[in-house]
Amino acid sequence: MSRPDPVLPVQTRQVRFIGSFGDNLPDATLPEIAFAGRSNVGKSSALNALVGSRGAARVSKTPGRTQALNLFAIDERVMFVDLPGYGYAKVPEAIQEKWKGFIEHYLGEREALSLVVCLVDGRHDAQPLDQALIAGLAEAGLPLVVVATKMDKVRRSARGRHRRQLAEVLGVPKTMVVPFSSHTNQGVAELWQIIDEAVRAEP
Ligand SMILES: Nc1nc2c(ncn2[C@@H]2O[C@H](COP(=O)(O)OP(=O)(O)OP(=O)(O)O)[C@@H](O)[C@H]2O)c(=O)[nH]1
Ligand SMILES: [Mg+2]
Repeated sequence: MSRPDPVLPVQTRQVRFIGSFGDNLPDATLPEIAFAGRSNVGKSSALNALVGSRGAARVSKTPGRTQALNLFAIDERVMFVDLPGYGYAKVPEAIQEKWKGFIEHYLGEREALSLVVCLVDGRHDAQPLDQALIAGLAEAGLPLVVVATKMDKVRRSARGRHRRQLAEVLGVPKTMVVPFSSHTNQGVAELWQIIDEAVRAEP
């Protein structure tokens, strides 16, 4: 095994937890960035890496931990929305259906939505549920970026290939896939640039 990647420094951001919601979301006060992806892919961890604080969003070894939409105001400038993960087999189907309803309703209706950050596991091929989400967002014309998580677990020499393959299977340009690790902060700066652009583009 080669030397581990260095941990990159990140700017600490102010985080204000707004609350957990189902279908009773408060009116939007800031442009919103949603984090979507399979259960356990690393959504909450990515959110923590972006704000430079481990404890902002709850991380768990148990998939299916984030059970509602969690809203966090970042620097009172942008709202991060941590969506419940999809596709975890051990979550009863009725609950999965309920989450799916929350997620679809949110993605379909929320006017303040400025960008959907779609997280996929950078170690593996994209899954049918990932493909479905990304195809659906593209079809709806929603701005999206794909974040390939857990890249610290991929050999350095294989990272380029993983990124290319993910882009191919998901049908997006390679530049739309950001290699990311919440352990080393790889991709944090690049993702912030994309978020800032999306917020600026907000009418
Ligand atoms: N090696 C590595 N592990 C990670 C990374 N990001 C997350 N993990 C681990 O993956 C597991 C799940 O992380 P979470 O951030 O809770 O995942 P989530 O997508 O929010 O999960 P749900 O809320 O259940 O949908 C935890 O054990 C994390 O420590 C990463 O970049 N690298
Ligand atoms: Mg989570």
